[in-house]
Amino acid sequence: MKEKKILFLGLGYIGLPTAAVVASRGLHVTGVDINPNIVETINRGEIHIVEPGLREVVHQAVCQGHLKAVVRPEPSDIYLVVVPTPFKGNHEPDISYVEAATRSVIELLKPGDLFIIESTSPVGTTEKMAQLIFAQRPELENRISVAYCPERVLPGNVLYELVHNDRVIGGINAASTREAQAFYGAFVEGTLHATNARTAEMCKLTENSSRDVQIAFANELSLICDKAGINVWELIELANKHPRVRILQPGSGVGGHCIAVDPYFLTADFPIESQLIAKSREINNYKSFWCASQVKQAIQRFKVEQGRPPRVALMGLAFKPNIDDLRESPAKYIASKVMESDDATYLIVEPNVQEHPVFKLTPYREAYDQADIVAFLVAHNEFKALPYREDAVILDFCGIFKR
Ligand code: SAJ
Repeated sequence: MKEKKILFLGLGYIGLPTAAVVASRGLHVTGVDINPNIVETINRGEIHIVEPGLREVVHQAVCQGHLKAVVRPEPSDIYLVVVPTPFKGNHEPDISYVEAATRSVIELLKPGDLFIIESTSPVGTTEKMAQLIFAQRPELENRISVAYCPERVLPGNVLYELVHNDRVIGGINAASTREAQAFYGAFVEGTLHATNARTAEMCKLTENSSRDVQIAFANELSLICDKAGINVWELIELANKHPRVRILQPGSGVGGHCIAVDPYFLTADFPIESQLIAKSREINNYKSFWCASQVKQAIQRFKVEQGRPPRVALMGLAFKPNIDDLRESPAKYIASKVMESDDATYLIVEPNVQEHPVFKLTPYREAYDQADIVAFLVAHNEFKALPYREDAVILDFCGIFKR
């Protein structure tokens, strides 16, 4: 493995940390990104994303000459596709980046090479990409390995999970699976589970859909409890005392670029069969809409009762607690929705971000102390240390006070 040249196609939230970890094992790694600014940043030993510990690993790998970034693919022995797979307007998966990345290396492939897709992909994508390769390079059929191995790391804990999580590895044939296992064995300490490409693709979609469905259950409970006058946090804590019940936490909706996206890869391809998965997506999206309308109603009530517009603190913009990532964030959606009305003064808070091009940010303590209405949108640790304010309207959507 030490002599092999490894090429990562995509240097984003997964591609860069994986490339850096592989390079830190002394392997020769090159990363490709179409954005020249990203390439330049990495080659300086710096990073363009926030992830604990990543800067140090990248810096060391670049300084030791094991990791470099380029804008165009170069001939290698192992190719990894780690690009985004978003969805289109109608929630259909968009695999155009995977396809473009695949096409970009077809000319470079040679017998004995290993081609791996890590990007979350609809079932059948790996076989489709293999067909694309063999249509253009028929002489490579059965002479290169093609496999799918989904990433499973949790943002915020990526460097640990990259090494310690188990991996599911599915080749288009048994030899491909074995080759891919040998590659991951060079840096993964978790177990490497062998399967076929379709099952590995489905496994990734299953993991994230499962979490989405479970969160939808918690969110549905929160709506029922709101009507029934029951504290949902206490309820879940008590129900979870049962040895076989493990309910997740309700919140302001489900965000990020994985759990709120991947289930659509199943509902698009299996619309009749995926009733529960589709409904869970609806419930989790509705929860954000519901939170926004709760804040709007509180504003109207305050105006009627106090005869003046309230100051409203919107606490948190990130897509989940204790990170600075605002992509696909329900909290950001709720803040934008609420702020459509000029019936209030808004104090926007996000302790993990210095400044934002759209939202003017206020320090969290200042906003909390000054507000008439406080809506907790993300359960950041800082918020949990705040004293409860009896003199304000508190809309605790994510269990800050659990009361
Ligand atoms: N959330 C809740 N209640 C909960 C747990 C989460 O409302 O009890 C919300 C979060 O606030 C957030 C969203 O769900 O808005 C997703 O957060 P998350 O922490 O569940 O997951 P992600 O998106 O950060 O990472 C997931 C992980 N998948 C699973 O746990 C099955 C991670 O392991 C995957 O690698 C990642 O998706 C991915 O890249 O697919």
